[in-house]
Amino acid sequence: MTAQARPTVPLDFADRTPEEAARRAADFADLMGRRRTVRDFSDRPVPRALIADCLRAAVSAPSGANQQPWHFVAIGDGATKARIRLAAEAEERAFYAGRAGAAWLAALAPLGTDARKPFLEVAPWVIVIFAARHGLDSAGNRIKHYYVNESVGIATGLLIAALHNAGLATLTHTPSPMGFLTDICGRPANEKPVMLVVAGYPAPGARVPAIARKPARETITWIGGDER
Ligand code: IYR
Repeated sequence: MTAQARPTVPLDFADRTPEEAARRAADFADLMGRRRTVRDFSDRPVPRALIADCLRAAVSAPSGANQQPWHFVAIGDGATKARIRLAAEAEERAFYAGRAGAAWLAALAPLGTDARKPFLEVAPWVIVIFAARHGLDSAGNRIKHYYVNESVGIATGLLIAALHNAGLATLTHTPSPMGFLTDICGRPANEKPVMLVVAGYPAPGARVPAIARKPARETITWIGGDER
């Protein structure tokens, strides 16, 4: 049996000069290094087209077997955001009242978080990210998906980078449990809600916790490779 030839297309690749590569790498690291998780949002509107382009970046992510096992629900509707806030705060009150346990609450203390989630209503956009644990063919049979968590994590990271690059403030939020999002967003049972990304502008004078990133030597190890 002869192997079927896979269709290919030419690679669209920009070969940068070393100077340009160095500048772009440093600029991007500086840009991302200035991102902070924001919890105090303004209601200043953000055009849908801006969010659409950021989502376009997100869904460009690589994924296991190119199955793209994600779905993004971008919510700019006030009534829907209010429903999400109500349901999230109900879960979070139970979480902070004891379900989290003492150790988890101690780990969170430096962030100053609590059960109040006004940003879910105030910020112009709440993006709910779903992971398709498996696919479905046209006959309703399950299609196995590979590396779902990894793929959705990469897409979420690209979304956060894209929103920050567009000059927006971002917050990842994980109400626990978050099954209520399936119903509110009208998503099918094979998709699991995994995270909310809140996007908008910071409230005037917004402040963030005085916490720092770990030094690179703690999180990055080099094995070989020329320093040149
Ligand atoms: N889901 C809660 C608690 C929370 C948990 C972690 I881990 C955080 O880094 C931040 C918050 C909440 O959103 O408040």
